[in-house]
Amino acid sequence: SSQAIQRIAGQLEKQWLNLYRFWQEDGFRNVHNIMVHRFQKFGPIYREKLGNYESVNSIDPGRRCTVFNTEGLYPERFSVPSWMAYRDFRNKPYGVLLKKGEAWRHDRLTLNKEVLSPWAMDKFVPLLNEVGQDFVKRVYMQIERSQQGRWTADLTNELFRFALESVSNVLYGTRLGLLQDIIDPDAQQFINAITTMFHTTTPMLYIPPDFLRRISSKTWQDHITAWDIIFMQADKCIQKIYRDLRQNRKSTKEYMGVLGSLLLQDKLPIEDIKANVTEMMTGGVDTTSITLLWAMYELARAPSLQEKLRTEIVTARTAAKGDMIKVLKSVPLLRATIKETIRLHPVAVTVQRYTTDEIILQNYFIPAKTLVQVGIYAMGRDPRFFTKPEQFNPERWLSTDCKHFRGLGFGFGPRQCLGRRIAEVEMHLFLIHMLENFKIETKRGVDVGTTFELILMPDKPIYLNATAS
Ligand code: HEM
Ligand code: 2DC
Repeated sequence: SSQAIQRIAGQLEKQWLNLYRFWQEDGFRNVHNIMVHRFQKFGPIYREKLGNYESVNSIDPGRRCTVFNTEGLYPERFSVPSWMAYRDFRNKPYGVLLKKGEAWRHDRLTLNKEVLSPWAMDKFVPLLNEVGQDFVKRVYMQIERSQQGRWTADLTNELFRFALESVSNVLYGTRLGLLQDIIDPDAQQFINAITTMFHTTTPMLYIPPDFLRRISSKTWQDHITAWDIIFMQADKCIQKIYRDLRQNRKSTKEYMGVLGSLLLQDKLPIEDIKANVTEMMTGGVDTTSITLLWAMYELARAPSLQEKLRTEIVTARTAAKGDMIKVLKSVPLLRATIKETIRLHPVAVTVQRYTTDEIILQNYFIPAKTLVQVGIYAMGRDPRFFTKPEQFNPERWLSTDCKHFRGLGFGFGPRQCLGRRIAEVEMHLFLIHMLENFKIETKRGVDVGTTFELILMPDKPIYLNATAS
């Protein structure tokens, strides 16, 4: 047994030494590139233990032998430890993001009808369309103010505001007014809290949050404060709708947004509705905004593609006589542009699942209950899967060599992104309005890299230029 002790001590030493080396190579903010290197060095599958984080990593686009094909009724992904720790610490209920088993499935099926079904999509097209139009108005105003016929800016915070305005309009059926010059300071505080929450999550992927809490580390404290702000602001929005509904201040005939609809149906307890609406409001800010920022960055470097898209949009709009639901169905190149953006710039560095049974992956035996991560960032940049992966070429998604390939940017199957349809409609409408009105340019020769802030982000500010087209 002294041998056994030695072996365990050896393993422990290795997992923490690994973490130390990782930290030295600035790994915390570079997870995506380190993964690319590991796949180059070890091939398409390797095992790793970093601090408390143990996983099998693979690039695995095949349709047959994937970790996803053995998904049961309750697929489970890696549960971000600090997100669970916060809720346990403050005694708050989980939403679908962190629930498991039947509890997850029950919430998820109810929510799917409200946010993922075709019925729901038709409901929120007009809500997202008006926010897109208002963003265009804001850009025109900024151009006018500049007195140079163009607006040059880092649009990050503008897009955060746009995204929060969009998701709030879908959830609450009311506008927060974030596309005006002066905005509610609480809303800006909410936006900043999400950034802090993501930033402080990263180290706690590897180091147990409970340990950081006991040593009162700043990371833990900033994390708690950030979530407190997030929950408080979301609660304010939810309470307002709840009160309006109870006092019958709104006619229950018209569509009132996701929250109103959930409250009226009475299928989920109020506490679960709150948990889920808070998750959606939080999940709907940095994801779509950063993706749109990347999309405009790529489009700025591809003027002829912009021209093509403009033609596609104008043709679609004329044929649909302005019916936006129809327009969205007839802009394949625009949809491919978002797919291509997410290939090169995914929000999630991996999509993960716990195996339920033992499986064989790329000739390796994987036991049950193993965390398997599919490296979607690495896959998107691998020439074995995409010809000339460094080229931004949306047309690849319309040609036959991509037809067999599925995009994994929103995850997979019944546990995929709950906000996928909201995100897609929001981003498609945004680009339709922007491209119809403006030419987007950027300084030539500025290459922007990627940094890991739990979600992947640009590693430097991106300055874009908008002029009336
Ligand atoms: C889950 C990506 C926008 C809310 C996920 C997952 C990914 C993802 C990869 C994990 C899926 C899986 O494990 O298979 C994205 C991307 C977005 C986006 C790329 C936009 C570009 C949104 C928005 C919302 C949202 C707008 C809120 C309305 C959620 C929630 C989950 C989730 C609640 C957990 C679902 C569950 O576990 O059942 N997202 N997301 N996301 N996302 Fe998104
Ligand atoms: C981060 O190693 C890296 O959509 C980890 O809207 C594995 C991992 C697990 C879950 C992923 C996370 C990564 C990135 C951010 C994701 C999250 C699932 C949902 C979340 C992809 C890849 C996100 C951004 C949600 C967040 C909603 C929440 C904050 C209320």
